[in-house]
Amino acid sequence: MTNNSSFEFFRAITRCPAASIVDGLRAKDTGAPDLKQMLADHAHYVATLKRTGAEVIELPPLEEYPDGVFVEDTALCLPQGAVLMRPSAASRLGEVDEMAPTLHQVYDDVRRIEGPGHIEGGDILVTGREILVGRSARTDAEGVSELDAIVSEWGHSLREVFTPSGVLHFKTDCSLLDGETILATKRLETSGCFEGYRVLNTADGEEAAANAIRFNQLVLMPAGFPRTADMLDRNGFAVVEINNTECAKLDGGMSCLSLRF
Ligand code: CIR
Repeated sequence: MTNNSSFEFFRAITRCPAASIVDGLRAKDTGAPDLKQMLADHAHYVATLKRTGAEVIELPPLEEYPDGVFVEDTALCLPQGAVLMRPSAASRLGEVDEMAPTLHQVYDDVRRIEGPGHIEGGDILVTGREILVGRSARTDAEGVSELDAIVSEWGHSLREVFTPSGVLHFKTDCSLLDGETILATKRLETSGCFEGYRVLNTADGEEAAANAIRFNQLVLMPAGFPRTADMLDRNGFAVVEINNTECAKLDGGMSCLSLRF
């Protein structure tokens, strides 16, 4: 039994990139992101979400939080309520309080991960049947178990899985395409965490295409991965390619840029 609330959405929340984006966190320095290009890419991303008929709540830039554009890490939005996360990255912890008032405006039930554990939204994949949470350098066992207690109360089943080492977040390597179809890198699929799902693999050498989002009738994916884009097209998905060169310098991608509900 699956439901479609994992890819059919009425709303999204985004945040405009700030000039301080040049100081954003990155695993490997490949140069500073170009703000002008990132603003153009972000505008294309927001316009694409809106094209599906959804309302997009666009929040203003936060100069004091260089990674603030990556709103996904601050919360988990479910039909029953929202859960404010507790990022591991010290420079990102304050982003949660910046998101809280907006979530209180749109949800009656807003919970919060109080700690001592940590969990970031990029490690959470909500499918049509369960919530998969990847332990990673950013998400620990305590964080997962605190989230489990909240979502179980709302009737969800949560399964803990593991993000491959060296990969920032679980969803860096996978995305939901429909209630039971997942786009994943081969390295993540071979870990066995998607047993029972239909899995489509990114093309070899195109692993960075794995962070896509299914948003209503569209699949937003980073531009520059033609074999993966063709494969999705052949499988009947309506793909929109969005330039991601600047976010990629900060290990960010399609999912990181919005909260969807
Ligand atoms: C970070 O390291 O936290 C940011 N530079 C990138 C966050 C990407 N977020 C995501 O995958 N959900």
